[in-house]
Amino acid sequence: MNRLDMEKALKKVLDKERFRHTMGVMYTAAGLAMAHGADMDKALCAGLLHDCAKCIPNDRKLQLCIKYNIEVSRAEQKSPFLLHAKLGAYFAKEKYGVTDPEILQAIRVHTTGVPNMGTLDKIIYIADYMEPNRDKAPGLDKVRALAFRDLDETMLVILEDTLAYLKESQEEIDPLTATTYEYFKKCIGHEHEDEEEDELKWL
Ligand code: DGI
Ligand code: FE
Ligand code: FE
Repeated sequence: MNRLDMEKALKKVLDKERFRHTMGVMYTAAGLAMAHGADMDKALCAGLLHDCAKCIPNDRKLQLCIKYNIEVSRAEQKSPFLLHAKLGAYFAKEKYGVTDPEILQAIRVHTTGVPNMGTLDKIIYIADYMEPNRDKAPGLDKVRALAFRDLDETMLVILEDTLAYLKESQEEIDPLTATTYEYFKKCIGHEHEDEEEDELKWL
C-alpha cells in the first residue's frame, strides 16, 4: 500500500485526535531523519503507522494478540494499552503490507523502547514524544532542540521523565522501559568517560 492509501485507511480507524498526532509524528520523524542522515521514507512510513492499533478497545487488544499468537508479557497483561505497539507492527505487515523489518521493529518498540535500539527506532520513539501537538511533558522545548543534535541524549531525557511519571502515577513499569533506560544511561556514561580521557591527553 502506498503512503497516501495508508493515510486514508488510518483516517477511518483512528479518532480525530489520534490522526492529528499520527501526522505530527510522521512529519517530525521525517525531520529527525533529515537531521541525522537516516532514511526519510522509512521514517515517514513508521511514523504514519506507529499507532495504527491504538484505537482498539483494550480487551479486544488482548483477544487479538491471543488470536494472532502474539506473546503478551506480564506488564502487558496488566496494562493492555501497551499492546498497541506489538499489534501495530502486526497490522503494519498484514493489513498495510509493510515488509521492511526496520519499520516493523520501530513500530513494535515505540512505547517502551528496547536496549540496543537502531536509529529509526530512536527517531520514532522521540518523534512520538515531541511532535508539535504534544504539550504535557516537562521541558519539551529543550527536548525538541536536543533531538536534532543527539538522539541518545534525547532518549535518556525522555526515559528519565517517563519513568518518573510512571512511578508517580503508580503505573506498572514494563521491564523493557527500565532496561532501556539503564542501557542509555550506560551508553552515555561511557561516552563521557571517553571525552574525559581525550581531554586528559591534551593536558
Ligand atoms: O501511543 P501514544 O500515546 O502516542 O504514545 P506511547 O505509545 O509512547 O504511549 C505513551 C504512554 O506509554 C505514556 O503515558 C507512558 C506509557 N508508558 C511507557 N512505558 C511504559 C508506559 N506505561 C506503562 N504502564 N509501563 C511502561 O513501562
Ligand atoms: Fe503509541
Ligand atoms: Fe503515538
